[in-house]
Amino acid sequence: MPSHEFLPSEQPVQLLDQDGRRVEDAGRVFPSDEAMLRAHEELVVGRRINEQAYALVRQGRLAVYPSSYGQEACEVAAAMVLGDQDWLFPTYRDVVSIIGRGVDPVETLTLLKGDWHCGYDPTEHRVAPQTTPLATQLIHAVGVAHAATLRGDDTVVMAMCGDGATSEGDFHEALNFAAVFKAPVVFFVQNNEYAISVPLARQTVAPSLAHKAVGYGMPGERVDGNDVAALLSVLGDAVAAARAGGGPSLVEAHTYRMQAHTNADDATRYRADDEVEKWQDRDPLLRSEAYLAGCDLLTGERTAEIAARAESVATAMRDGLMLDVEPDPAHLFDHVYATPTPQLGEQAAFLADELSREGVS
Ligand SMILES: Cc1ncc(C[n+]2csc(CCOP(=O)(O)OP(=O)(O)O)c2C)c(N)n1
Repeated sequence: MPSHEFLPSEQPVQLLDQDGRRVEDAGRVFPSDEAMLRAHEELVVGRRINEQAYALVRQGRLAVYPSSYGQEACEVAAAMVLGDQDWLFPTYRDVVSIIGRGVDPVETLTLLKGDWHCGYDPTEHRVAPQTTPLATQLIHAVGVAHAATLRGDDTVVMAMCGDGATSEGDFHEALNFAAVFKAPVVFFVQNNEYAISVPLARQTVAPSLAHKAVGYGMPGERVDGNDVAALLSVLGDAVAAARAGGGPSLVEAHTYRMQAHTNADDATRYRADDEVEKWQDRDPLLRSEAYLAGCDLLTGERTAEIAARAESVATAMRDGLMLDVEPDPAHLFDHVYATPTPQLGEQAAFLADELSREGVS
């Protein structure tokens, strides 16, 4: 394949404009009405999850929440394009994607409450634990994808990361290995313009993050990250190509983090209000709603059903996360290795001794 065929499109792929009107793109298939309705429902639920989690942080019920408010189209589409046999490797910001894969919201947020390891069983819904070290999950994702190839499974892996993570060594190692071994991975970069306070311009001078794929010998594509139709189409194609043996690809979504990096961050110190306001007009939720309303696909009844489901998810989050937890320090040592090492046993005994001497049983 000549290398120019790996190059991303000049402009990010868009199938819905800012006002929810269809944009024709000869090379892309527009999602079905059913998929658009489902995506809209997931967007509404995702927004509600972000709002509720933020409120729980303010009530001291979650230690921290890296919100994906404004990025919900990326979150929803990443989960929707995967099949049951596939794996999702999320970052700390991808709570809505994880819940989209079927993981219980309370279990998903258990880690951010400060309790019990990753909070869920990764094998149940094929969702890896959320990682805080940037880009480390990309290497794990490639390992799982390569293992699937060796076993002859048709598993595809969605490996998520942010724009800042593309500067990490692990990002480059993961892409190179995946390309050389034709691993069935979709590297999905949510470019939300900032790595905490560092703007994209200080992260790279490449024409786009998707261009980075070309250097490794895999296709790169850019997509409007607030257009759920375009995301479903582009990510869907990338997953299909990987499943068909085409190897890895990189998709860069252009989106924006509307809220602070986490509750511990003051975003007003490094970005201007008018920049944030500009992105409000590109809200993914308003866009899908305008599209569906414009083609009479969204009935009042369906809107009410969606709102009720979003509310019941929020209620379950409040009920489950309001409970006080008392983590057992001994659980720190569980699940570190499948077979615990003698050193780990010594450390566990050391901790147990310390705790008993301090009167903590
Ligand atoms: C290996 C590593 N280096 C530094 C950090 C500190 N850190 C936490 S979040 C963050 C910014 C990440 O930005 P990005 O990858 O764009 O993701 P976003 O938070 O915007 O979703 C940094 C530098 C870290 N967690 N891990």
